[in-house]
Amino acid sequence: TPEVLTYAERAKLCKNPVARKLLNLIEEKQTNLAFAADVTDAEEFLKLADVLGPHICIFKTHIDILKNFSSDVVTKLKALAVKHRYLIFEDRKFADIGGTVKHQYRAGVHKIVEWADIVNAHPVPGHGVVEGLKEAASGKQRGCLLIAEMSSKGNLATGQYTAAAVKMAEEMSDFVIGFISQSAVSAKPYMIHMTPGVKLVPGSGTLGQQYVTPQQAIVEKGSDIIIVGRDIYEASNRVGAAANYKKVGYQAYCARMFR
Ligand code: 5FU
Repeated sequence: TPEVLTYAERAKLCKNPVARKLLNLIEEKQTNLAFAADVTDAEEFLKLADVLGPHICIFKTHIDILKNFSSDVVTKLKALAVKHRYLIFEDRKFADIGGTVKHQYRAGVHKIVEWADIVNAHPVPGHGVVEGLKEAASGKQRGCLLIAEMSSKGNLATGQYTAAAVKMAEEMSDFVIGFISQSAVSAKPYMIHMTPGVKLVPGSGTLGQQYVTPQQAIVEKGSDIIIVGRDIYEASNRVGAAANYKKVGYQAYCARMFR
């Protein structure tokens, strides 16, 4: 089970090169922190990508919220990802038929497939959503996460839906590298679980967001990566806040591994 293998040991079991790279860099940099860069100004976005770089394994984007997007922004972001060794995850949540998501992934203004190592999809359309994305990613090293559970109050991704998401992911594990989830929904050691809705102080946020602590996500629920936005970019000392989440998140992983 994932509980008894280290990130690096699990890397060896991954078919997908992005999953391998991610698990190895988590162990090397000793960080299981993904930063949710939910700012709307491109300069601030790139500044965060640089100063937080040493503390994160993933820089998670919502590229469509940038008010001043240009292809230059993603060129610079890619260079920063190489400089600091983290992966870029565009939290696009594709949710249409395969033929449509294929275009949404590679075309339009953002050309996501050109720069994002990881994207995600809602499993609601069925296998086709993953097949469409996989076709668009052909020839590139790319990975996809399925949204098996959500953090928000009253969400519908529960029970049978979650179970079906896990089955779909396991059947397509050459391209699907894991999940957005609140717990370790798959026992397969090559599947990576990323949990949003994380804060040092748990409870309810605005507009239905719900928070758990890094310890709850990693130790109690068996997730692998914590995704933190507001609690870092709204902090007076953003680098200090990220460094702290890095430390707390990795300590939680060590506590789970060696308890
Ligand atoms: F799939 C999900 C989910 O279930 N909950 C989320 O919060 C994604 N998210 C994203 O994680 C959301 O779009 C934000 O980008 C981020 C959480 O940000 P926060 O500021 O830490 O609440």
